[in-house]
Order: sequence, then structure tokens, then C-alpha cells
Amino acid sequence: MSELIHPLHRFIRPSVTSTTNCPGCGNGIVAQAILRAIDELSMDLDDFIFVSGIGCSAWIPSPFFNADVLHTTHGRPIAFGLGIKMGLPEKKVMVISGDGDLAAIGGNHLIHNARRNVEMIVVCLNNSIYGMTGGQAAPTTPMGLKTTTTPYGTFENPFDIANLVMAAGASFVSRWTTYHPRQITTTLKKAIRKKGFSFLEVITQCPVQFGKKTGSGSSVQMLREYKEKAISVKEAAKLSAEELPGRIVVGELVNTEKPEMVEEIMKMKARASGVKK
Ligand SMILES: Cc1ncc(C[n+]2csc(CCOP(=O)(O)OP(=O)(O)O)c2C)c(N)n1
Ligand code: SF4
Ligand SMILES: [Mg+2]
Repeated sequence: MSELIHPLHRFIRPSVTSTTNCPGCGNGIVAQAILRAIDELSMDLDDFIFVSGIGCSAWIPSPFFNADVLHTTHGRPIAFGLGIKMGLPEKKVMVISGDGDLAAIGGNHLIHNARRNVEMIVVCLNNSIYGMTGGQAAPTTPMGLKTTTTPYGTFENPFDIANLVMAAGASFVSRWTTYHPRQITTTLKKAIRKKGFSFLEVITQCPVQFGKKTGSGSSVQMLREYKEKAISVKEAAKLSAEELPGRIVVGELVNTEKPEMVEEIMKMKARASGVKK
């Protein structure tokens, strides 16, 4: 009998034989959706440079993708991504990291590179917690939740990351959940082709650190919750502000054209050196 090989297997680094993910973690769903987008665009991993910070989700490209990957420091993947884009503008830069990495310690890199509209794809896996380090409160943790660092409940209002990035000026912003893997792939195909800062927030399950604390428990239960809470941008527009809390607005939040910083710098360099472009 011939061996069945997964169609995306060729994208996986041959030396990888095990995973760091806990059973039921959403990371695998997102990893597969990303690779499927690259496959469906008939692109190659050599067209990309992947960058991640530190956290469970940062393990997605490194070591799993058989590609050029920078597994950087906590909070800094977007800064590394900008450096790569400046040096190798022909490459697609894809940052894959967590809500803590991108919106807490890395928050300024996130908003300023969204404002600059630097061409890169940023996939933010938002599990509403610091997963890898043991379940500390993140800037996305719901108000009142008891976590390792907030034993009596959090007392901070959480960020809506996609809205934050949209307000900062990114030209493409979208949100889905791990209940929507096909939509993640379709969105990423658009994001990869976009000239500008393309941000995809994926609400994802961490059954071990987050699910245990909310009582949601298993990843199946968490996926069911995503299904029930998800509402399209169009449907959400019909609801009042009082009806929206507790819902997850999914879909394309913004898709617009505006100057992209790396291209503007190249044009300026050409002007400064007297080369007409
Ligand atoms: C400068 C610095 N501060 C703190 C840490 C510890 N640290 C590593 S990962 C992490 C949080 C990870 O959370 P997130 O980015 O949401 O990723 P997840 O594990 O949830 O996927 C923290 C606080 C670190 N490695 N470096
Ligand atoms: S701790 Fe949570 S985010 Fe990290 S691998 Fe386990 S389930 Fe996934
Ligand atoms: Mg997290």
C-alpha cells in the first residue's frame, strides 16, 4: 500500500518530527491555512521571508516552515520585518506572532508600521493570553478574568487589535477565527498580493492556558463559541453598540490604497541621486 502524504507536506522542514503545540491548540489550523494560501497562489516558500517573535504562535514558521525564517526577540518581529523589506524589497515578508508579542511589548512597532503602511503581511494569533509563559494577562484578556498575574481578575480594558491597527492606518485589515480556516486562506491570498501593511487577526483557541481559566475547556467547545459569536461586518453594521459586546466581528474591515513607505523611500533615493523614475 502506498504511503499517504499530506499535500502541504513539502512545505515542512524535513528535520521536524514533533510539535511544540498542546493537543487542540489553534496554531495548527492557522499554520495550515497560511501554507494553503501560498500553495493556492502557486508561490514558493522562497518567495517569502517569515519572521516571528517569542510565544507559542511564534513557533509556527520556525521550525515548521522549510523557508528562510527569523525567530526574533519578544515584541520585535515587525521591526526585523521592516529591516528585511528595506534590504530585500522583492521578497514577501510575513510576520506570524501572538497577541502579547505584537500588541503588548511590540505595540509601538505594530502601530507605527501600520501608519507607515510598510508592505508586509502580519498574522496575529490572538488567544487573549500569554500562552507560552503560563497564562499571564495580555492586553487582549477580557476584563475580570482571573489569570496567573491577576488572581482576583483583570482590571484593564482590553484592546481590539484589528480596530487599533485600522485606526493606525494599515491599508488592509481583516479578522477571522480558527473556526474559519477557508476564509483565513482566502484573506491571506489577498493580503499577500496587497501593496501595503496587511493585518490579519485570528481569534484562536489556547485550551490549556485560556480555556481552563474561562471554563470554556476543550478546543471543540471554544470553536463552537467562535461559531456562535461570529458575525459578519455587514450584519454587525445593523446592530446597535449595546448589541455588539460578546460578538466577534469577522471579515474584511478595511481594504484601501495609500502610499507604501519602502516604495516612497526608493523613489526619494532616486530623486536625491538624480535618477529619474
Ligand atoms: C523582553 C522579553 N520579555 C518577556 C519575555 C517572556 N515572554 C515570552 S513569550 C511571552 C508572551 C507570549 O504571549 P503571546 O505573544 O500572546 O504568544 P502565545 O504564547 O500566547 O502564542 C512573554 C511575556 C521575553 N521572552 N522577552
Ligand atoms: S499553551 Fe496554549 S497557545 Fe501554547 S501551545 Fe498550548 S494550547 Fe497552544
Ligand atoms: Mg497569546
